[in-house]
Amino acid sequence: MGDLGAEQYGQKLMTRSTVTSAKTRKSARSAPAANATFDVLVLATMSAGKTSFINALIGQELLHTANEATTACVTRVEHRQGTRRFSGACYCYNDTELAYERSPSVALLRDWNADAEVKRISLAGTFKVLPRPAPGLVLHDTPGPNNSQDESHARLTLEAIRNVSFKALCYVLNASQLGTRDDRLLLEQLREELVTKPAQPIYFILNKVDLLDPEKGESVEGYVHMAQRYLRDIGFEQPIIIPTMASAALYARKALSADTLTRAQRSQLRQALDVLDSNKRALLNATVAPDLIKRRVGKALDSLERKQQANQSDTRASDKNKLRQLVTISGLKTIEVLINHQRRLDEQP
Ligand SMILES: Nc1nc2c(ncn2[C@@H]2O[C@H](COP(=O)(O)OP(=O)(O)OP(=O)(O)O)[C@@H](O)[C@H]2O)c(=O)[nH]1
Ligand SMILES: [Mg+2]
Repeated sequence: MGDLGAEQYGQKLMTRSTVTSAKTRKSARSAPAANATFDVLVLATMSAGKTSFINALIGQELLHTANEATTACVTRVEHRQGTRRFSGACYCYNDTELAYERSPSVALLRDWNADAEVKRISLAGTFKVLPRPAPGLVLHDTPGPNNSQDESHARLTLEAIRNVSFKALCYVLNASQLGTRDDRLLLEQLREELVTKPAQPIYFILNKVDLLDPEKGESVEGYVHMAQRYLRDIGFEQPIIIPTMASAALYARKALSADTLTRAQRSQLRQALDVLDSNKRALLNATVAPDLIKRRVGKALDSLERKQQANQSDTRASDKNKLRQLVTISGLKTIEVLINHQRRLDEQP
């Protein structure tokens, strides 16, 4: 991975932002009034699955993901009801608009992200998930700050923590690399930054649990306990931890909307569906979240199972039902329930 030295990395994160706050940005097409949106900031070290997780919440492969340092600028994606395509703009370092597109292709978004002049991207469109989220849900993707090839990543992520008025934070832990030095440094930095911010919920997404091998003793439950101890040790008391398979959820959602999957994606989806058959409630049972939330997700799964029983003879309906069950147990549904719950709490006078 080519990690930075701990000291150097720490210094990078400590560098104070020189960028104007989100509220005072110049661009005409920036966010609507803060009270109209519910902003969720997504953070993690490189390749933990931030962008895959965001794509799964959006329901399509809008943002580029890869097994290498990928996201290079902060990307804001807002759910707006009733638009057929995502529209958006990219902005340079003095925050003026570089380009605007009514319907940017995935390839163009990839180019914007790779362009060294681009500091941030802002997109809006209808999330392709059912039921649709309430309008105004905004997801913020960030670069993995531990990229030794590009020093701007750590700065941009720190600026996002400081400047985005988020109402909830999703921190993605990589279950296949739990507790790396870089991850600990980012979490410690986050804990310090949060001291001066209003208290907002943090959801720890323990991602890539599909890579664990239970036959080698790598149970989801065991990893959730490890994550719990790790987070408490850093100072996050009573963490909410959601074991997640973000990419499987994304591929299931793609299949549900008849989007084309690559061969590798189809294969990963098949494997995830096998897991679904063998131990359907393992992820949900291992989830550390308020009972109310777990009960809601459990009920959604019960309801799908009942429909499955009733529609056994209809193969197409049964296949779709399985994909929905996969999304429900993948952790994605749990996050959506958590976010909706928090939004309702925030709306109360
Ligand atoms: N097996 C498995 N792979 C995943 C999962 N989520 C993401 N991945 C893969 O992990 C790799 C990195 O995913 P990204 O979503 O690009 O990760 P990221 O955190 O956005 O990475 P950066 O933007 O580079 O910091 C990709 O190859 C994804 O397909 C998961 O739940 N399971
Ligand atoms: Mg990314």
